[in-house]
Amino acid sequence: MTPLRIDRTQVIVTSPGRNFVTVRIDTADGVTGYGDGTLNGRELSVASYLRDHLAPLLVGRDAHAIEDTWQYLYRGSYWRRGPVTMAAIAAVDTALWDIKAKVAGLPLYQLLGGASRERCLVYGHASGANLPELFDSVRAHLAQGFRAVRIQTAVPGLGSVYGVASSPVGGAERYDYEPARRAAVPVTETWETRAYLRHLPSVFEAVRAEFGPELILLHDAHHRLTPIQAARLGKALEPYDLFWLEDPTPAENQDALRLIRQHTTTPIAIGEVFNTVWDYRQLIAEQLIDYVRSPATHAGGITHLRRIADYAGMYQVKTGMHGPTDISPIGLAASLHLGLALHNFGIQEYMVHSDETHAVFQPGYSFADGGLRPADEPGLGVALDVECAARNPYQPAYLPINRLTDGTVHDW
Ligand code: EZ4
Ligand code: CO
Repeated sequence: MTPLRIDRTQVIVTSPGRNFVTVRIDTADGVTGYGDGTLNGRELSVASYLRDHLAPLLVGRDAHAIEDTWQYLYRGSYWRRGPVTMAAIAAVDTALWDIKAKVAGLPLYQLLGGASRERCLVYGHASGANLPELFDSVRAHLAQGFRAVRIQTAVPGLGSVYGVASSPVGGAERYDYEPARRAAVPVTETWETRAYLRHLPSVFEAVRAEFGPELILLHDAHHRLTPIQAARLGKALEPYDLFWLEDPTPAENQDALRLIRQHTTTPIAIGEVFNTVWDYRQLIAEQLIDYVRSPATHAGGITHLRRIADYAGMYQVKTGMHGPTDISPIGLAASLHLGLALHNFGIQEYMVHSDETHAVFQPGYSFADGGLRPADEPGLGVALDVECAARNPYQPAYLPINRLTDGTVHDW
């Protein structure tokens, strides 16, 4: 077969509401592919990795040789793994899959084995400063057709807390919480774990009492707990039948998950900050978790995420791909094509992107019956308005820093 020569690789950094890093690959005969490599708060590192180190290697290579290119970039760098490297490889890998599917004239999921279901079940982000606001947020999601919601609330005595929208439904701010703030330095938030642990079970009790047993509920502890605190929280939440408790502890220490597992049957999801299958090895083989959180964007693209998912599937662990608004619609589309095809798809996170973001990235995926279906056109099915992207240049923005009430830096 004649090779499909890569002619040009461009890196597009744009900030329509928030920063995104996109790679565009063009073949000599005019096929264009897009990939997402956005790494929230470290976007320019990925852009440099792509522009300075990967783009020159790609010119002249065969765009069809996806596996070979993946291995060439991963093994060829000598310095393996890490969020910047794996996001850059992800962007290239996704763009090559987009090209291959366009050449084949098929939506990408067809090349990954075809659809295993009609659509991918998604969960939205419900939040509130108090119970009435939280209930309004849940109702707004139900009215839109969501069947699953993540529940995050303010904690009495603490100020702004991860995952809670800055204004209620109908307020001036977008309801879903977008943590990146445009400034040269991060903002600081204050945290107290004991107050959170005292408060959260009462929130879930109230939500279950209000909305009944059917609604799928999730929660993100965002790496803030010690193993024994996480074990206690998992146990306290058991009566409310959570779909999962996410990121209970910082996952560098994989043994922590064994301790949690010994104490609670609340399902555990982990891995949005992981970037390779190696980060999951012990957690999956010892069956310490129930869902893997990696999206295509941060885990080496479709090629490597498929490897993670297949390994997880051997142990009845399902996918729960990260889908915040700091992954671009291109990245979300990549996750959706793979999710639709995978046997062990679990659920997909879905924070709807802002109108500003959609002015640059125009995705063809569609939401119905509480789920997303990727576009049925050839490729990934996301268009990019280059001129609109250029009108929205990069702006420094960082995730917040967390400090305990005595000033000690804590996990955010
Ligand atoms: O804080 O994507 O489950 N979702 C999350 C996200 C992350 C952001 C970090 O960039 O934890 O909201
Ligand atoms: Co999370």
